Amino acid sequence: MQTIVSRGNLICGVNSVLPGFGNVDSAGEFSGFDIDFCKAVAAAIFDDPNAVEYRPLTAQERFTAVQTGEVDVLIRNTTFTLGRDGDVGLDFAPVTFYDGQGMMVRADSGITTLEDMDGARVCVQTGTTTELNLADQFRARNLNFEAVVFQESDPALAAFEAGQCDGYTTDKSGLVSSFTKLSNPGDFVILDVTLSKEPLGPSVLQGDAQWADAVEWIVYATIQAEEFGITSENIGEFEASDNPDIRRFLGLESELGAGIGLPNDFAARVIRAVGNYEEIYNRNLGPDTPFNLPRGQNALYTEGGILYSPPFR
Ligand SMILES: N[C@@H](CCC(=O)N[C@@H](CS)C(=O)NCC(=O)O)C(=O)O
Repeated sequence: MQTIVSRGNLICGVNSVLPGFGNVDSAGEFSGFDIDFCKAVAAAIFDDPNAVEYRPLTAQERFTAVQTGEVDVLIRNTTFTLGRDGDVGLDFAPVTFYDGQGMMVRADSGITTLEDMDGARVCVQTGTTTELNLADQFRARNLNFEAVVFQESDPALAAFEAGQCDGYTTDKSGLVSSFTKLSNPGDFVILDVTLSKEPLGPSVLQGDAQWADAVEWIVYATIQAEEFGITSENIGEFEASDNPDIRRFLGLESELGAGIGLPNDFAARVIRAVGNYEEIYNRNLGPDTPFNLPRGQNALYTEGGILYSPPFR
């Protein structure tokens, strides 16, 4: 935290080729669901969502960048797994997006299940959880396949589009995002099958518990704000509230922030800058975007999903 504060900005490891999650446009502007969580962290620390330096990282580069301290936090559609928590040496903040691996095929291929893919060629990106899940799922079903492996996802998708593979597999969020890159998206479908659990969330280098706590509670602040119904638009009304839970959450009483090295009003800063979880979700993935992704598991626990914040007290 001291390093970040004295540097004057947050270095956030991100994706730059995944529209909806982490993307950079021709003007160099970064946007997406993950990018908004980088902004949330910067807002909590600096009260400025733009105090971020984005470091685009491929799937392969991302963990080294955390291990060497090149980035302060990695927010790049990264799955929380035991191996990454353990061997790789990361600490994960709460899941921001519950996902699962999917499979895209040509609409006219006649493939509707994985069983229809015996002997198929599948385009897949290396350095991801995707490769192992593909092998596990085909092995469990006694199916043969040939993995056609790529270092980056755009070439994998392009090879699939060009007919070099029968299927393209990655996180379903990644598949949905890749529809924006296909010349004829209508020619392709995502199978109604989920190959794995892919809980995606921010991570930091293991060994700095307070920094990990800070990132963790910044994510929870977005979820808790949605639970309270506090948005970037109505936060002013809540600041006049007598409700002690709300007053603590917004840092109007008690000293909760200090315990995790953050300003006491960090949650209020986050909400003013990027909004609550629902606002972040809808801005990047909701009905007014090309993705129109239903909330599904990413709804609050009170609305049929599994998002839940521990109490701010
Ligand atoms: N969630 C998986 C997959 C993450 C991943 O890197 N996905 C690909 C496809 S959606 C990606 O972002 N590729 C972008 C690139 O080429 O760097 C993981 O953590 O391993």
